[in-house]
Amino acid sequence: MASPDLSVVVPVLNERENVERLLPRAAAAIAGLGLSHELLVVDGGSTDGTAEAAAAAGARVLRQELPGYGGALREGLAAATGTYVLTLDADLSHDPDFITKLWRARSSADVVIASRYVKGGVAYMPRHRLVLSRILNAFFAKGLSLPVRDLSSGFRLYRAGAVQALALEGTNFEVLEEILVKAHAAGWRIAEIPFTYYPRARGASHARIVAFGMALLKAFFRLWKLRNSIDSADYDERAFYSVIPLQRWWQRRRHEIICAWTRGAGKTLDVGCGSSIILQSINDVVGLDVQQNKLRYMRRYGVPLVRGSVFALPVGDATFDCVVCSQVIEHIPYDEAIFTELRRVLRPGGLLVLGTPDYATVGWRTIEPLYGFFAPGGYKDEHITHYTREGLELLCREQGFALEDTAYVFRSELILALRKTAVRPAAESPATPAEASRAAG
Ligand SMILES: Nc1nc2c(ncn2[C@@H]2O[C@H](COP(=O)(O)OP(=O)(O)OP(=O)(O)O)[C@@H](O)[C@H]2O)c(=O)[nH]1
Ligand SMILES: [Mg+2]
Repeated sequence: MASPDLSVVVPVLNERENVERLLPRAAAAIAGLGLSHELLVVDGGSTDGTAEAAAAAGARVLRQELPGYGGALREGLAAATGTYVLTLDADLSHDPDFITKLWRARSSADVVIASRYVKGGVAYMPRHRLVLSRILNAFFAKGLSLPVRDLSSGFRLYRAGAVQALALEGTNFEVLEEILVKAHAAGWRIAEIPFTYYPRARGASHARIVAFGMALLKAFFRLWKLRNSIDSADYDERAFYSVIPLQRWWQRRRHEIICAWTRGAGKTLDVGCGSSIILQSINDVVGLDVQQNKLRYMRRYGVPLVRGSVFALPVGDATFDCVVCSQVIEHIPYDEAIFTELRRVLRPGGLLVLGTPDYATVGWRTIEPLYGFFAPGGYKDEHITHYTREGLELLCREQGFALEDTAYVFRSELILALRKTAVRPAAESPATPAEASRAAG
């Protein structure tokens, strides 16, 4: 059977009356959009006939095995077979007619949130609940640097492939925040559209403020770690705006040098672009990286992107006037192929901008241990090949590049401007493995 356009996932616990009203209205709204759909109701062991009512309304009913709202939501998401997955509460706080608006917004992002807190959104809730919700949302958004206002809205439309690939753990309502942090870390786009929320009409609430607060706090620390680790797709971009002055200056100084050198250099390939602002600042550029989440994240800048490895660039010979390779070679084992590949894709006379820490400098040897200490999730442990200026310059000459300019970021990170010479110096190439590893330090 072909997969439906839309799967609707509804976690329920003793919501019989609500389910009887909700499901037909949801089905009608979706039919109005001309979509094929499935209704998935995840029941937490209701004792009021909710499951029977849901089945009678045409839903597939799953009996949840994992605990709590989080468990129910995760099981529902996993069981969904649609191209898109929509989640909503059963208690009619989430008006099913709004599905139309979420669906219309589907191409704006990979996760679309029905948001109470963006401009135009409204929340009719008891005052104490509203205050608490706003505080928690502001705290999470700020503390986890997520550009989202309503992180706790359970009314969302997901691209199925985006949400189903996330490894989720939350069992309470904190799973909602967890999904957003992990989706953002994986580079998926999140958008909010204004929505008007009403309190539940019937039935009893399942929100247990204290238990929920505790779960949320624990989740915050877990997610904070992920958010600040290099596994987050926007790590490099955030570093450019870091509140830590040294980190911010460092990023900006590197950016300034590389962008000045590449200005007007022609068609450029940024090898290992990551989520660095450098990619967005170069005007005629193609970004290349091995990490899918970083490329996904960078889609927002409208730059052509390609996934690939520097060991075998998926690019024709002599295709680019300029190649940037910054913060890459220290992360990978030394291999002559790196340099032959960078040279191959450059036209004769083309410019290579190559940046890496200089391990012979006092600056870097002091800063790296400090960086490792203050940023335990950062890049320190990933620096596996240690170059020095002398070694790298020799290596580049051997590989057929002529040195044109040298710059340092804080006297520690070396950036070289190199020209591809017409012929590789035959006598010295290829470098023997022993010479190469000596040069690579
Ligand atoms: N399967 C399952 N569903 C749950 C569980 N807890 C809550 N739900 C459902 O999840 C949705 C949201 O729960 P609500 O009780 O409305 O939570 P809330 O919106 O924060 O609070 P109120 O609207 O004030 O009750 C509803 O459809 C509930 O029936 C659970 O443990 N298992
Ligand atoms: Mg509710």
